[in-house]
Amino acid sequence: MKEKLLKIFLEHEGEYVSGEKISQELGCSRTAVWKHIEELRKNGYKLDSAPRKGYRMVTKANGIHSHEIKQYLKTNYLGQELTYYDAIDSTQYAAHKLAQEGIGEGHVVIANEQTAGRGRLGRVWHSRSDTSISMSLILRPTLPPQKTPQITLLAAVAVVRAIKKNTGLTCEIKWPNDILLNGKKLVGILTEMQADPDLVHSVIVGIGLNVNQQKEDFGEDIEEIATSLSIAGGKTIDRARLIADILSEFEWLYEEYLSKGFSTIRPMWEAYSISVGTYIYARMIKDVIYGYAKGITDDGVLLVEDEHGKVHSIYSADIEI
Ligand code: BT5
Repeated sequence: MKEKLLKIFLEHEGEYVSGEKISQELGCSRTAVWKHIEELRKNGYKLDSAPRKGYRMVTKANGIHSHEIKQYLKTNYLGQELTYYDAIDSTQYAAHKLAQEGIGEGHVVIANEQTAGRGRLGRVWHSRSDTSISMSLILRPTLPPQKTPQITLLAAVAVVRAIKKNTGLTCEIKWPNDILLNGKKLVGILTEMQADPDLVHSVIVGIGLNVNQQKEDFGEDIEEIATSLSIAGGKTIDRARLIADILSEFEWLYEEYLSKGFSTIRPMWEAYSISVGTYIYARMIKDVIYGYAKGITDDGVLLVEDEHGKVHSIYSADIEI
């Protein structure tokens, strides 16, 4: 019901909609309409009411509940089933659990706040309430495990395209899992899987995105390296709309990938990448390699040529440019 009501206001942005019209469209009484309006107000929406005119939405709540995302969602399956948390330790843990229990492909876990968000190698991911996006997508591709890094690259392309569509801002991808804006980290992607040695059961794609934070909202440890869409664009972004756009972009790219392979994703990834065609440091757990990043393989492996002409295949590292 909430989802339908929000859709009505979305279709009549800035205009009054009469109680009569709303009750007809929702198929409920005028008293029920009033109750739903009161509920939206409690959820942070500002709604005007005027005699003989009806109701008008003044400000959206910028929430990311299922009904708020679904008013924009145009996917066939990705995100059509959503589990939402006001606060959770990590959406990755919840998604792993659901995947183990056998939940279907396309289910998305989303949280308004994570209290123990995770990066790679046990690092921390900060996800502040009300201003960021933290979500984990559950996929069930028929793939050998070594191909899953390609899904990280696909996810980065989907997020960059959705941000461009939504805000006009052009981001850059830093192999393997960072999206930068004006040289600072905007998005982190964490791809994990449940697999046998030769077959993937599920892939969990975790996406953390800084949306409406201001500089002072980032803790001391990341305020110099992190940025948000709002800092870069000077506007407050509707998180629900952005989530829906990311899921749409992801779904069509994923379909292309499953039917045609990585070769369709690769040129898009390369177009946004700042980590190929340049000299880089690749910092691994035990080793650092400096050299020319020649490109990525079809498996998503980074090829770096050192000063002796030896080409190294890098599977996971932190890149410095
Ligand atoms: C990542 O790891 O960048 C992957 C982050 C994935 C987060 C998502 S949110 C939804 C899902 N649930 C989770 O629990 N995780 C996923 P890594 O490349 O290891 O980078 C981690 C580093 O990024 C940290 O050590 C900080 O330096 C920095 N960092 C932490 N929080 C940040 C933020 N909000 N913005 C920018 N940088 C951040």
